[in-house]
Amino acid sequence: MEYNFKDIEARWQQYWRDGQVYKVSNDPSKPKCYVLDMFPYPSGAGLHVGHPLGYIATDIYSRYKRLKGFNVLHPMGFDAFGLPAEQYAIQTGNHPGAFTDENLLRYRQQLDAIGFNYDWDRSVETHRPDYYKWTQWIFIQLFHSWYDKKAEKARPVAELEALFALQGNQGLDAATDMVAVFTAQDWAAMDEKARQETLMHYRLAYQSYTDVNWCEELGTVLANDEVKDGVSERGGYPVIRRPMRQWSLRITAYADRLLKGLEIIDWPDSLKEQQRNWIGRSEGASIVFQVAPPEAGQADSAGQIEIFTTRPDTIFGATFMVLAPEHELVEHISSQGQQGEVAQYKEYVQNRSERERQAEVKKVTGAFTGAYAIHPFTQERIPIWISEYVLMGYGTGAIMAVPSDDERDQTFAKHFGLPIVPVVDKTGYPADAVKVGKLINSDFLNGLEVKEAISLMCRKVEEMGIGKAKVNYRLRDAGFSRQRYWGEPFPIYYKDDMPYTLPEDQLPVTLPEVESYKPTGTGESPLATATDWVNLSDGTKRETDTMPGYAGSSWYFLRYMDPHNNTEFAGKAALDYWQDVDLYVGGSEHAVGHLLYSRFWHKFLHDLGYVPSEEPFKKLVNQGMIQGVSEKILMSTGGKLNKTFHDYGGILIPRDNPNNLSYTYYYSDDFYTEEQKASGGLTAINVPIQFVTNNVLDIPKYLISDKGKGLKENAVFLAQNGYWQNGEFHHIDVSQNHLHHNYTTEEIKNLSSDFRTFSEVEKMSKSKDNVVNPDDIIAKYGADTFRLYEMFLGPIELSKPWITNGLDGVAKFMRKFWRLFYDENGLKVTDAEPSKAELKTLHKTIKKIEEDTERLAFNTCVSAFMICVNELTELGCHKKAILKDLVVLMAPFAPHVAEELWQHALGQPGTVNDAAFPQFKPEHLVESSFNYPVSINGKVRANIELPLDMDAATVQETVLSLEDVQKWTEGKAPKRFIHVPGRIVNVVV
Ligand code: ANZ
Repeated sequence: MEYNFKDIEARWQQYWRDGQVYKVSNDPSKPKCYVLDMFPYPSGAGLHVGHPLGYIATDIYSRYKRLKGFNVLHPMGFDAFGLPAEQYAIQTGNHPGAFTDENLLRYRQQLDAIGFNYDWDRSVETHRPDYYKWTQWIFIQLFHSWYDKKAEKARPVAELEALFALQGNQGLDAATDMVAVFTAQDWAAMDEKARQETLMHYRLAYQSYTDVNWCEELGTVLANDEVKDGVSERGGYPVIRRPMRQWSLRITAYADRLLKGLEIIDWPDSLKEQQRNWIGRSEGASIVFQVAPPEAGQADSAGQIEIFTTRPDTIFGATFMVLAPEHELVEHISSQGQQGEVAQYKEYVQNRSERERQAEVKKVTGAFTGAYAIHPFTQERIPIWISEYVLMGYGTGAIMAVPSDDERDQTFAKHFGLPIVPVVDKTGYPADAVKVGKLINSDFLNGLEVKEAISLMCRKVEEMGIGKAKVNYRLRDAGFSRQRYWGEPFPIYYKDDMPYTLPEDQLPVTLPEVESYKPTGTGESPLATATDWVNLSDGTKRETDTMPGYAGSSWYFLRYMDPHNNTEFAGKAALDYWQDVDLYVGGSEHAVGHLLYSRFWHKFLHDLGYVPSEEPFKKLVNQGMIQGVSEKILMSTGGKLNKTFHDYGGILIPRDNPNNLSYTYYYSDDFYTEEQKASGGLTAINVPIQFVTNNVLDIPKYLISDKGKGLKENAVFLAQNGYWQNGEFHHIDVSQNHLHHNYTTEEIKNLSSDFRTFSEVEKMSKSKDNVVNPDDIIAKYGADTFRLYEMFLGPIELSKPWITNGLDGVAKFMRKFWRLFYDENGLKVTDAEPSKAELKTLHKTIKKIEEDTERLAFNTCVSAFMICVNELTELGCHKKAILKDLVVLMAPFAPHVAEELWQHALGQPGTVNDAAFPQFKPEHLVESSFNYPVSINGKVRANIELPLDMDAATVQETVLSLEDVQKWTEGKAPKRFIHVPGRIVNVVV
């Protein structure tokens, strides 16, 4: 009987579905294990072979844990709101929901074909009202919460109002952007609107004016990744930064806890480091500088500038100040003579993104305001400049510039001819060490070490009342508004232009139907056009923005615990049982987005007493990427690109449509499949060529898709001006017209000229036309082989190229495994007692699979299976006692074939999923006896198998009593008897 994966896989998938084999209940009698994948966005392109890498890994792990007696939650769902569906809706006018649902279904079919153990009954789909109802509910809780820094937790805004009534905001240690201080009397005197405005500075979900990327031509706000070099990615229209009233989440309140939490979780160090850098905790000081009066000698100061510095010790080297161009003081302090220049400079900066402003290394830009500040220690007047390298959103948006010790300040000073005074002597210290050296030119700090000087200066400015030690974070509050259609509506209405939350019994606020999904042109979202929906009966108006992509994904892992609950986002019993995710696997691209937001939401819900754990994801693993192999051609067109396209040597390049090229290439003999060989002759195959770039006019790059066939090694490429064969390039003479000519191998060899092809390993993506579809692989090899092969490619953390040819080896292994059970005459399994050697092979494998699965080293598991099957084949083992355990070991990896063999070949009752993981017994690995060669006077004369733990005297007695030995000793005691346990026995007579 042959291994027929098609039949086997279809049959058992049906069996699992029918029997609800993967149904998970919250069963407190068993220990829990929660294994999670980052849920996919169901794009129109479907899955490629790169996507399931992590899913297969978690599937194996979760199946293994089930065999080990855990109650395992391994759910799957869809992150279904987002831009691509919205773009599709804009382009076609169709509802993004229907499109999303279609894609979702396709994903589900693709996932099911791989044989995952998901309980689809627990699926979470973020665009469904019964899910986003709770996303809205969490938003409402954020709106009604503030962060008490002293208690280090979120508290209800109602309590804050009580505090305000009692003491104003004095002495309050809250996360806030409010600087003004008010008293209880002030609070009492405020009207409703003023109070609401005040509270807004404390809420964890708040509104403020923040800069957005505004594109006038497109009439819409763009996300950061839709903007490149100051223009829109689509259309290339100018984009400016424009303040807009927007929702934000006060994630900065949690900065410290987000940092501390990293210490208790098992995540890759590199990922933790990224989060630490993103949070960017800096210790330093804030110091106030007075602005000098416009005319020297005039008494009044013209305001003050608060700066943040990590190096207060260097203050004597501060020879000028720099404000962010947007700093509110700039207007007030700029001198008449400089106002024009300042305005011009501000305009230049306005359409530069923060990233560009920081990245700029070569170009130094700035403008002098004409104003001066008074140095608080030397009383000297130092000039105040503005420059893009100082960012408004960091620290206080103002710096004291110390060109001797800060690189950017130094570049700036040199460019504009500003003075540089050295204040730290680093002689004798390593050149790359930071915060070291001895202070010079610094009055009372002279001679101190940098670290001492920093703390002395912090105390000094505090004494003087001009500053204090301060911790600053790079982390920013997270923008939470999008002016788009396909997202969660806010549960908010406006009264008197102030936002209020809708009562919870009005949730979910569902998306209204609209005429068009296009941007309105005013900056408002398409929801604003649904006037019946927007205007409420009492004259108030709804919020028309929608939530961003990360809203739904910030808490979905909690919903899986109790997905059908319609009175709570998840019930207490379920939350208490499942606690947190034991293993989370996903791509590293979410390092500081999703993984930071969800930690924040989780901590917030923990503060409110809903979730028991402080951190959501105990252990996290980033899977590497499976890359595609793209074949590319570089060719010279003699500067004629976009003017004339010719067809040389097999490339068809239409004159009018360079984006739709087609290319004919030829396989060499050794690349033929058996069928092709049987049909004979050369086969020409058309594959699409994609126009990649024409940045350099003369060298366009064309992409040839080879669908992972490993073309380069075996194929003959024929393209403009040359061809590539077996790794070598051959030129083609293009002086003749080769239009539409199919070459023979002989002809190809006689051609020559100057183009190059190369292959590149890069991200697998539809746009690169190097995508391999798992459906095709499964149709040809089966899901079990596909699963094993993906794991066999290498450690899951590593990126590696996909090579379809490699599947053959795994397919061969599967057939060999099958033949332990069946041959052409049918079942071969026997009830015979296993031999020592067979037990040794089995237990070696149990040990290896258990250890390697625990550390997620699935590639070495696959090779262990290969070794095991080879050894059992050599031993001719078909014994049930061995094979039964082997099938259970294989079940997480190749669940279909394991189920088939478990139930049919081995006749076990019920699913293999309910089996117990085999118990490793170390005694089977210990050799208990040894077959000694017995030498007499240096020559081997006999052999004897003896227990390894036999004592020396008995060994001697037994050996000497051997007939073969007696012959030589003639019954006399030997001269010498040498016994090396486990090695040799030597008798000298
Ligand atoms: C004087 C000084 C001397 C500084 C020196 C550094 C070195 P981190 O570590 O990233 O927190 N800075 C402060 N606010 C800024 C802003 N809004 N935009 C750009 N730069 C800003 O860096 C803090 C340092 O970055 C601060 O310390 C300040 O320069 C600068 F030898 O002050 B320093």
